[in-house]
Amino acid sequence: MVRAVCVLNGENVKGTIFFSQTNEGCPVEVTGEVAGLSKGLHGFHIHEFGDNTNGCMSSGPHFNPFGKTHGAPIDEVRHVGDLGNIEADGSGLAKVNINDSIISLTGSLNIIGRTLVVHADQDDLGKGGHELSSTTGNAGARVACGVIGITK
Ligand SMILES: [Cu+2]
Ligand SMILES: [Zn+2]
Repeated sequence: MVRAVCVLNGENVKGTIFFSQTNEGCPVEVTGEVAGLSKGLHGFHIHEFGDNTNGCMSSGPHFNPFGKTHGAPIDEVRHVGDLGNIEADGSGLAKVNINDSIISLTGSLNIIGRTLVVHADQDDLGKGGHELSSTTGNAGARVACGVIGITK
């Protein structure tokens, strides 16, 4: 079992997200909570770099080693880092429980050392018809982020 953790830090948005994977090739379980969000859907992605020197902006674009266009987690054409949306309730809390078969905690698609980002707006999953739909899902500002690290 490989485990990783990410502490999300933003001005108003905070959270802790845990990742676990039994073996390479197995799905990665992503669980945890994010607080301080506006009610509704918020884009949730792995960005390429584990660099927060200029805040969440230095984490670069979505992790996309295959050079594909942005999509939904269930799409064949997606960025490796596309985890879709998380949904906050009326108190601003999002409970995260995602199983993803593309990201990994080992091998070439390893996300450890990269940045998890939560966005201000909904990820349109590439289908919103906006010029940013095919790259970012037009998910708006980066309201919290954190580097994914190894844990026990
Ligand atoms: Cu993002
Ligand atoms: Zn993407």
